[in-house]
Amino acid sequence: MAALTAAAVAILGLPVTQASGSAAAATQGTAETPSHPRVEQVCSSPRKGEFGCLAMRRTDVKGIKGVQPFTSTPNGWGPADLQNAYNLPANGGTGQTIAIVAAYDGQTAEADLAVYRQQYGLPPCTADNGCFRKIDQRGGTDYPEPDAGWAGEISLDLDMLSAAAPHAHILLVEADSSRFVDMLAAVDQAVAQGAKFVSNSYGSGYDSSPGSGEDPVELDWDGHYNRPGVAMVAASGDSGYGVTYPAASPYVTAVGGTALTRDAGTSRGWSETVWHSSAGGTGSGCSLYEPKPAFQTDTGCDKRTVADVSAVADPATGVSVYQTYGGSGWSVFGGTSASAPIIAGTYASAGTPVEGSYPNSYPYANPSALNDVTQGFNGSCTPSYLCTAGAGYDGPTGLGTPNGLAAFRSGPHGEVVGAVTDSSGKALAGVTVMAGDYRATTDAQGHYSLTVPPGTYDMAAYAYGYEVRKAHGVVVGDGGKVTTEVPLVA
Ligand SMILES: [Ca+2]
Repeated sequence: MAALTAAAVAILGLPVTQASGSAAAATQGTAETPSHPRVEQVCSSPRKGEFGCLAMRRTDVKGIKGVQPFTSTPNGWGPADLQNAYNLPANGGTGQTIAIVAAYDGQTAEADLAVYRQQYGLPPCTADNGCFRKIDQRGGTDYPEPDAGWAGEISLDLDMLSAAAPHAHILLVEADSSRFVDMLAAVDQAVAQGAKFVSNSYGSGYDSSPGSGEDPVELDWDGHYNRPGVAMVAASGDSGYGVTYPAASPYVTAVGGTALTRDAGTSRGWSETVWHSSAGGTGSGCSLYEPKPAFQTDTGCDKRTVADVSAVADPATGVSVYQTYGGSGWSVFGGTSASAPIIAGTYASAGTPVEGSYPNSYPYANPSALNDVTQGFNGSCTPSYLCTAGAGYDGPTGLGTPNGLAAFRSGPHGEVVGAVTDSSGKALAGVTVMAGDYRATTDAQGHYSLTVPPGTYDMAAYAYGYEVRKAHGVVVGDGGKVTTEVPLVA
């Protein structure tokens, strides 16, 4: 039954604005294509000191409630469409938990998610079955006030994570408000809860003037997003060319937006261009303050360049979302709030990030595993690649959109594990163990675990009151696990 549903969606789940006159649109018999889709911002524009959500909703698509029969599949791309476009597995995310950071309470979030997942034949994700959890920014259940706008953001996030990683668990962290201080506390809480994937579909207000969305104090906020071993994902903005925060942080995967259409003339079956329309456009550009991460090698910006990767965000080729509080049921959404959770889900389907690594560096190590977007622009700028797509890296779409999971995994690696004991065999906690430049600390049982690229390492263990212990030429292969026990002598 699920397979049948998925197949049906693949055929029928066509956004209502699929380019008119294309062969694909003509044969797929969905709703009429308006030449100028009407779009609204889902949240109010952020005031000073606040983040705004980056969701947009079509107002020319009539809302309808409840699970729809086969013959009236909701408009907008559904899970099977997105999995097909981005070559994602239909069963991704098993064993992973993805956190969403949003403001205010999504009162009907769980119930709305249930409708979305039932509609598309995805496994149920409920509080009862342990898949879905909603917490406040302190980790408790003292939820904030509801907000009609952010409720739409939350539904968009939940639905896109479900599409990109159908088997992942979801942790919704609700900040008391969209003020910076509350949102940063919610980010901290998401990480404290153990999430290895955090989706941040919000940003500061900005325009195309350099620094408009930034503040030098953001360098202090970066610590909240600087989480080695966690895929921290942020939307690049909906106001066209220009830089928003936290996408500007060098510690996040900044996700740009595209227009995604079926294209029978390509081997992929889809084509993508930069999202830029009268409704808005994806953000991109050169940060005024943030240092350039080592893995970024574009030459027209000495500081951090936005974006890193991208996915669909154009409301005109938007995604299907179900929202009842503040919404009228099925709707078509866009904004980089759609693309960011698609990428967060893609990371989750790709597997647990390597401990100590920065997952935003992974795509740069394997750019050929992405769909390079080469057409479109989101403004005017110098040098032009910061706002204009072309072959290879460009600002609006970064390295490209997912083509399978390979670009969202770390490169080859192996493990070195073992235990540190004293001469009587007693476990030693808090001992620093190094393999080359990689470092770990032993736990209460004296165990350590290091994940390193394949190679030959000199190892050393340091503990106060003991002699330094060294081992030379420890060979670690790709996928290998080397056990090295370390007895220390006082
Ligand atoms: Ca490109």
